[in-house]
Amino acid sequence: MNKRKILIFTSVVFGSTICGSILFTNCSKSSFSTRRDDSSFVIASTIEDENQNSKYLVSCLAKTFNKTAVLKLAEIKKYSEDVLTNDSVTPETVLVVKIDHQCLANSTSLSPISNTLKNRPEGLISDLEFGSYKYSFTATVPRADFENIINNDACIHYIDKNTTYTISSSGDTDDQYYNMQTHLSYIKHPLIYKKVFNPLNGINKEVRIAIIDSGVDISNPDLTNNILRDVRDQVIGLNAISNNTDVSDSGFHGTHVAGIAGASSGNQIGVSGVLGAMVKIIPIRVSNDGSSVDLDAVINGIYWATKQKADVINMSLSAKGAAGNRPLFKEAIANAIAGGVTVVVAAGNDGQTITTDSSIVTMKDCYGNPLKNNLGQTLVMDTSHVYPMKYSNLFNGLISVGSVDTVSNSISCFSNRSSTYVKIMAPGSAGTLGIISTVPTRISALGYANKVGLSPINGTSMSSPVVAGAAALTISLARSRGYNPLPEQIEKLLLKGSIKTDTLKSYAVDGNNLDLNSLIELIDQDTNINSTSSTERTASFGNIQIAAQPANKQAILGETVNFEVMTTESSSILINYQWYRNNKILTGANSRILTIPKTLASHSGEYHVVLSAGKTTVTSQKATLTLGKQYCD
Ligand SMILES: [Ca+2]
Repeated sequence: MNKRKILIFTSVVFGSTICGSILFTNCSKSSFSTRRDDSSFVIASTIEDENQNSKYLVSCLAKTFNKTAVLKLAEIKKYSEDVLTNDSVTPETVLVVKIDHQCLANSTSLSPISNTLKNRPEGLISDLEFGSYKYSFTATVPRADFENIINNDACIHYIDKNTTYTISSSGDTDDQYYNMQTHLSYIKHPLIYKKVFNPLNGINKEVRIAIIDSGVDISNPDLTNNILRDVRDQVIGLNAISNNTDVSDSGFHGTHVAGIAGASSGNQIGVSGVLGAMVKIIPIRVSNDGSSVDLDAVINGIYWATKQKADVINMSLSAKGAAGNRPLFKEAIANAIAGGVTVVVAAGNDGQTITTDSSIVTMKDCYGNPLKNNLGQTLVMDTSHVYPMKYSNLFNGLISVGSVDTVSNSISCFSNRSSTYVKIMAPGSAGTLGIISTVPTRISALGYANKVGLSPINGTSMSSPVVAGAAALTISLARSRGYNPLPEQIEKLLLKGSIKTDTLKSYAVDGNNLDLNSLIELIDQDTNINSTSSTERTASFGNIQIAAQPANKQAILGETVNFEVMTTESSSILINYQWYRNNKILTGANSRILTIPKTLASHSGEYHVVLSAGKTTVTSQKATLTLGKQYCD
């Protein structure tokens, strides 16, 4: 059913240039391509995997913001090479099979894999177009037989290898413990609280944060009102392991993370989340032991969060080693971002500098002592492999977060670091105190804790939801002012709006250190608001004017052509662009500059762009593309 599309995509991915394809190179970090389908344009990007011989198609910009996951993994093979051991798949290998639910339901003659999965228990995950499920063969299957099975089974979309990720962590509100929340004072939460929650130009749009974690105690008094529920007051959440709605916390981690991002503000009890009002938490449980997470659960969790229209996904989890780099993980993230979801992930707690090239180092604790396993062997790791944090350079809209200590004002000793892969720092430790947040009442009777036993609750797991909360706040504020921000715009605002801390420059890109006051100032500036005074505001949010119209172009067929528009506010992050040709929308052509690298006769015509910012929409003049002699070979 999807075969034709996949084949077309594959030809793009592997570079057999076909007359008819256009490249928009200005779209993002990687090269993006559009391709003319029978009726519409589909935009995609190729993302090369540095470790495996595979490439991925990832949506560039789901500008329509309709939350539809649009693209599929475009692999020449339907499986990841490392599922094989000595050219066979052994019974010991736990596979993760991504399968088309409808195909499975409608087919009768299926492979042993699909036949087994057809008898799986039904549940919430069955509502997704694709589900990912664990499967192991009962006997060793040679590669040729394995390929034969999956190539003749149209319901199998892809077979990956299971991997286990780890989630364990090392003001103005009247919330009872607000003054103990040093992570909030560090990011200047008390300073912005009234600015953000004022009726004139503050927040009035609700946003959703999915917490993919060990579960969430939805009865915690400081969380219960901020949990997403349906009209019958049933919690909208997923247990991705049991495939049901039991989202209860298998440890304490997920409840703690949820509270940091979105515990109720100003309700006189407990703590405040970074965004404690106008926020709904979608609890997604992916662990049964409070610590380890299998690939199938996290993938289904990401798709499910996307389907529930999450605005932000927080994943305070990571895995070390090349095996943590999974095609299906990347595909799920790509679809989430394409569906308008900003993804925030922890940098990991290995205390290492994350490298581009392979580097094997001895693991050490915060005191510099080598770490050993229970056999007394010294532990080592390859610092070039920590996931999903390292995907921060694959995707605009995925933000990896390192930990800064609120007491020392420098990097937390346990935090992974990198001036390339860590995009921003946020508090994840507070000296010896630990970060206080919500926990299940079986951990602490009141439902709050900064320690478990004598161990402070610290970690990049805590830093990540600080940024997830800030991302949600940014989305809410922008939407309240009439904007419709994309994940890559949210990432840009968070990074540009952070303080550049010199002592963090070797640990995170530009020394980016989350600061809500600086962030809100940037959002105010970008949306033409002066929020220092609660009475002052512009007549209409957004105030764009075109300073330079797109110019007519003449070119020879096959040449590259750029159309460009300039505004008086061209540095503004929140301006949205939509290009048209002959009044037909060019889906995915959403940058200030439209690039057509290989012009075809069909590309001639009139181009214009519609710019929108807040409640202002401006249409450019039309520019004509005239094309000369064709030399297409
Ligand atoms: Ca509270």
